[in-house]
Amino acid sequence: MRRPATRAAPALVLALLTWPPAIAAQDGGHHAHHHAAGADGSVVMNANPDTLPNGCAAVSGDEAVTIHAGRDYAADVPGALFGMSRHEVRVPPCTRLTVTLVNDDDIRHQWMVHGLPKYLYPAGMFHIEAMGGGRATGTFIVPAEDRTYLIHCDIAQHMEKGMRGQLVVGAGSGDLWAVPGISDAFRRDDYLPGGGRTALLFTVALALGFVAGRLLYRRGRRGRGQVQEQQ
Ligand SMILES: [Cu+2]
Repeated sequence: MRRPATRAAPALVLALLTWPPAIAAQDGGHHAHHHAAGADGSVVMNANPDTLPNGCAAVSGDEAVTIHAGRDYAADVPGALFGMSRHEVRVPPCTRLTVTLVNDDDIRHQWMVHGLPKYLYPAGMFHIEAMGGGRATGTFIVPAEDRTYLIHCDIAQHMEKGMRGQLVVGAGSGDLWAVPGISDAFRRDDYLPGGGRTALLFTVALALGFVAGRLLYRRGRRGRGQVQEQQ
């Protein structure tokens, strides 16, 4: 005998269980190795000063920004340990953007953009890394579409501790969460992978899944009982 309600329960539980890690994995990604290393150990990966992205008839303009990174820029942000002098960069589509990352700390920092077109930027990434006390400059051409890209420092816990920003091309595609000075923190207290609020969401999802599964199972049993009575 088919009991659709009972069969649906495990699928529902599975969907609820896989949901919180899916949120946690939002910023995951792999990094390619097209890079140029400077004498002091600084690195620029996927620099692109001349190849036009699809939809760009020409470079629309040249812009240069200097971004300082370090503890000094976290002072005004609750819970942050690191920061950037600018957490948002806005440029028109097809801009050739030159970024100079100045590292005011004594440890490494990065300025990394994610989600760029992979036909042009391996792993969808453009990345500058400056050693402590150092600086590095890199150039790339932003795509033609209105879109908001994640900027972060990929060194362990630096993004969670405040090194998170956004590159808004054209009108953008909406603010990202937890950009200091721009948008609200979504999981500020997430100190460990799978810890903090993610663990709480996971526990709640597990409990809801268990309750839903039991309810559906009991409904299934009751339904089967009624069918048997009718036969
Ligand atoms: Cu950093």
